[in-house]
Amino acid sequence: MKVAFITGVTGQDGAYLSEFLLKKGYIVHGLKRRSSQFNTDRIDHLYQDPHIEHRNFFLHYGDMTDSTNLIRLIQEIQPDEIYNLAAMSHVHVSFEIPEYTGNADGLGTLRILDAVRLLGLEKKTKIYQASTSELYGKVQEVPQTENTPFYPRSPYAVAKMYAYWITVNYREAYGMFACNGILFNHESPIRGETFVTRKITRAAARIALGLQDKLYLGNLDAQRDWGHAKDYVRMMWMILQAEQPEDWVIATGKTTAVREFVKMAFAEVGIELVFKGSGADEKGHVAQCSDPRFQLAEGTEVIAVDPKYFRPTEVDLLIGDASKAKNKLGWVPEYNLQDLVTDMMQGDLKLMQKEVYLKQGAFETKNYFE
Ligand code: NDP
Ligand code: GDR
Repeated sequence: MKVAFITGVTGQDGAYLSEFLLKKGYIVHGLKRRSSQFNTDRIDHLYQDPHIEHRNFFLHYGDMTDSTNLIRLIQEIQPDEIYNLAAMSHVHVSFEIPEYTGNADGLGTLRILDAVRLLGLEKKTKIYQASTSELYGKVQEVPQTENTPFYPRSPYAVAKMYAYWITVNYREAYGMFACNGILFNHESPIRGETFVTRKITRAAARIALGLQDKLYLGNLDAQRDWGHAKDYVRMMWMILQAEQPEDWVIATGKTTAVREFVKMAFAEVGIELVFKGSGADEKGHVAQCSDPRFQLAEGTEVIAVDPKYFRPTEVDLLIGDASKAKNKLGWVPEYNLQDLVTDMMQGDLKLMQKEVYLKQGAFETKNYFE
């Protein structure tokens, strides 16, 4: 049985990857942070009672900023594969906490690589590093490939650039099987609520169900290459099964503006939106609502722009070329953008139905305006 160690196991990708590897017969160890409340929502269905025999899913406390903890865990676990997914992953927030982001996302990657080296596991343990299309930043070339130059545009992207190169360096210096997956945006019904897609699908469901009036967004012109996280975690595993350690772009090859994503999400609840104005003055109104379950009056303003969501430096356009992964590893994504939007909207409609019941019972419901 192969043994995997996943940092960032409580995140979107960590949860899907754990599920995927367990189905493949792996023993999975995950790193989770101590928190004052339970923080394992996304992996609760995989949790095993620590008192039963023959477990194959284990959680360990730790942090990417704590070298001794990482060294000890890797020594105990002796993993065949490490998937380094842990990161402060929010681009906008990285402008608020740049030093911490550099420590966790940049130096954190070094800590993992160096732990493997210090423990003499260079020839045993393969390492996947969660690199990102944010490395491309200011557009140098479209579509972006493994050979496109980097121009990071946020403290997050700069930290990830260090992580990218230290992974390449340890591969070249110590012969380690260490690879970067340069993944473009990937989303799902369990995407963090403050990333734009999930913020939109949550709000579309809440607005349709009468739980919220309006959704405030930032730059509606930004274009992203959005795929489904389930397709992308499969590729993380494929990267570590390749013959040679290399770096790989994973993307759909199609790009869509945030504004279009908004329209697609609202269309799932029968709401056709029209946008008027531009920049900070742009607004989205209901043109018509065809779904009798969610009647919203024509003309209602449901989208507004709040400049507080604009970033000091923005990444305007991302579109990836995953030809190498498709040709050499045979990766074929199963979801297109429409499938993704439908999956996310169904998830959020179901989730928000719970809030409707709470509200009917006069219980407080949560507002999500971030
Ligand atoms: P999430 O934000 O959903 O998950 C991040 C995970 O990292 C969480 O488990 C979080 O723990 C953990 N984490 C954060 N800081 C630390 C720390 N200091 N020590 C230990 N754990 C920490 O991200 P995703 O699942 O979406 O992404 C996974 C990785 O892939 C990230 O590195 C991200 O930067 C990268 N990436 C993501 C893309 C995407 O579109 N999703 C695209 C390209 C790259 P907690 O739950 O406690 O917060
Ligand atoms: P991104 O994802 O920055 O690409 O990073 P995010 O969903 O946060 O933003 C995408 C684009 O949407 C614009 N936008 C808004 N974004 C947020 N979060 N909230 C808003 O209200 C809003 N309005 C408009 C943004 O300006 C941006 O252009 C994600 C993360 O998962 C990273 O960890 C990962 O590396 C990259 O994807 C690839």
